Amino acid sequence: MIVFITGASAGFGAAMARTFVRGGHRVILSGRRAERLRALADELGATALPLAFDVSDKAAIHAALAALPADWAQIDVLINNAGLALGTGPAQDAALDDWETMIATNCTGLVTMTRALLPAMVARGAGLIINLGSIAGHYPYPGGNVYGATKAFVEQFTLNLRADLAGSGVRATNLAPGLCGGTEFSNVRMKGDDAAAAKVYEGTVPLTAQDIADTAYWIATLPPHINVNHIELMPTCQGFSPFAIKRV
Ligand code: NDP
Ligand code: 8X3
Repeated sequence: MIVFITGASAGFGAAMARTFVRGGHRVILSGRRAERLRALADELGATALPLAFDVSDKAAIHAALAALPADWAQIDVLINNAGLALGTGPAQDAALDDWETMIATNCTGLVTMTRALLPAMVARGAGLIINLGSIAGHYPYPGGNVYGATKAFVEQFTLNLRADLAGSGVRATNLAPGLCGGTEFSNVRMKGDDAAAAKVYEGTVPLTAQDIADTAYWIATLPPHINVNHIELMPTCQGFSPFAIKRV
């Protein structure tokens, strides 16, 4: 299989790339940090192709896809993994720029990639799109505001893809993890405050990037008649809070 992974320069995406290559598959590694992608491609050898671009830049996506060598152009699996959260504060204090960046990356980037690669999958009658959602798209929490909303979009977009793709042979999955450590997610969310990022995982046994990569690999290697619509994972240490009631 040829697996196109967005956000392969770190975290889940890098772990997925290593996992799919170990399984004998070829991977296209995308992200903005070209040097990271080159280093990973050097590690993985001829079965990996680095392709640096920003998913929030529609022209850059189309230019990168048009430049794919012919023997890399038939994508079997698209993993829309590139994404980020910015900020943890309440909506009334959030920076509008942060909200726009999350929407441009987590929603617009994801649908642009999907729209670009989907027609060829449908024409071939085979293919799989795995979208990275989150528990933040299923349950509200303070400070989750636009990040959670982008992941709710991912959930519904994926299910609506399923509605349109019924009978086409093309599959779609929303892979929605909870607390997951060992990636740059919280460092990005805390805008470089690495101490605050580390605190998120203090005293926990979180999911790992490898757990998510193994799940993506499992989904992608199921027999073609099985579609995982959505799958939500949490570490055992994570649970639910009761509804908040502010009393006077
Ligand atoms: P990381 O921050 O470790 O990795 C994010 C990846 O996305 C990087 O490779 C980054 O590459 C890429 N990326 C970000 N913005 C862009 C952009 N504009 N264009 C192209 N690539 C971009 O995070 P994770 O691996 O933890 O997260 C991966 C996905 O999983 C995200 O969608 C996240 O929302 C989701 N998720 C994460 C959870 C967690 O707890 N870690 C839990 C649930 C979901 P570069 O900077 O080089 O562009
Ligand atoms: C990341 C998980 O709980 O930090 O999507 O929003 S959470």
